[in-house]
Amino acid sequence: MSNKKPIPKKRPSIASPIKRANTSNGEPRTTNGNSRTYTILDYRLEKPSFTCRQVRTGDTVCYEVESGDLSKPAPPIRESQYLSKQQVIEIYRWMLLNRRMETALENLYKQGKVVGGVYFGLGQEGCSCASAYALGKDDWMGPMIRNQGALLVRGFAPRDIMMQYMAKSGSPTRGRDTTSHFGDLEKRNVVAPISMLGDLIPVLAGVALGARLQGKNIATMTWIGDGGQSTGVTYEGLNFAAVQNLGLVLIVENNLWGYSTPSDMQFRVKDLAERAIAYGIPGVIVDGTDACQVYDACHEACERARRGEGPTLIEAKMMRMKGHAIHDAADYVPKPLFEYWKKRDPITRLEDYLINKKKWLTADENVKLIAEVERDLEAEREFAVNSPMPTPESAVGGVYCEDGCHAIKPKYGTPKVRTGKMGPKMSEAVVHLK
Ligand SMILES: Cc1ncc(C[n+]2csc(CCOP(=O)(O)OP(=O)(O)O)c2C)c(N)n1
Ligand SMILES: [Mg+2]
Repeated sequence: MSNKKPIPKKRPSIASPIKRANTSNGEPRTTNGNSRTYTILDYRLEKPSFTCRQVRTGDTVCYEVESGDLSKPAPPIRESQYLSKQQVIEIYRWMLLNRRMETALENLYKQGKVVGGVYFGLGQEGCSCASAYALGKDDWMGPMIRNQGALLVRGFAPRDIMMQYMAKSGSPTRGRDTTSHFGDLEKRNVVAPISMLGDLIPVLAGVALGARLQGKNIATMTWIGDGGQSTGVTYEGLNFAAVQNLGLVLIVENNLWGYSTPSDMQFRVKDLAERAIAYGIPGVIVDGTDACQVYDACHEACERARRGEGPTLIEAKMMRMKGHAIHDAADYVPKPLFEYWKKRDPITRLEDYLINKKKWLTADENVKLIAEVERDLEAEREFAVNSPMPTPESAVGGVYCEDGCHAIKPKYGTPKVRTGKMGPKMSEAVVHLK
């Protein structure tokens, strides 16, 4: 009898039994008495392998691509196991809107209409939009500055985001803060971005814990960069989610740069998804420029979360195609890297997939769809530009809580907490409600 394992028909997923028998819950598969092996799922169809090295000439420091073939053509889009034709087109539309809105913001900044800076997610639209698309109505997210696409998918209008950048009175914070520092705890289940890198992780773990105490397992999603993941709070938050089995989906957006630090100088592991092993949770790698891969991994992670099986770490590999913010020309980035990733543009590739590979859109339908997005966006931009600034007097209102103005009600049910002799015990409540 052959002891060869049958080849699975379906590729393994975080959720599938094939994977579970392997390492889906972060447990090792022992190969012999002295060593253990762990598996990190990798959905990519291409594994770029180049490194950057720091070069010093006198007092000047710059970076060079050290090794690796940068001339390869872009890989195809990976077929989604879950998305329908309509859903892929919908994600494509969100990505187009995301990019057009950021172009509009850049122009508004150059016209002197933006208060503060502008942060771009150019090249990361597939990751932002497809990840948020995997969230359900009861799920939550806490975006970072480059996740404007996620805000659009979650129901904010481009005008909200543009008014926020211009500090208009009709903006979500009524002109009190700028950039993307806003959320919506009531309707859209969005925690506002926190600038201190990593701090959203324990907060989103806490949101999942809060829901569980109300009797419901939900998925809570947040994002962290290749730079931000080095912070202590990233470890604390994710470890807490792991030991409490909370439905946190952490997307590590490895865009190769943390400000002007290349990821080769930020961490030593080959892939940041490997960090999952140390937390005892599943780790997955996706090509962050392939919306279908991003969606599939996020969908599986959200499903795990909703089943109460705990957190997942997803590393999305891509490239920050602009500087850190609008003031940064990114001169320190070797030019060949931009050329390499330009060929992997998430929108161009998805467009090609829809029109030429799947034939789900004709060239004419695509032109119509793009024109529609541009028309909608222009109307939103007009509205935002023409809306008023806050009145000076309004600055004194809404600073302190007025009686009952922020009543926080349980969303999913009455919290079920078992009380012992010493009062409510959190660990007991969590264990008993799983
Ligand atoms: C704890 C903390 N340290 C430093 C900063 C300043 N800072 C803001 S963004 C940034 C770079 C972040 O890089 P990365 O996490 O890779 O995200 P990316 O900008 O590439 O999306 C830094 C250093 C901060 N906001 N919080
Ligand atoms: Mg980065």
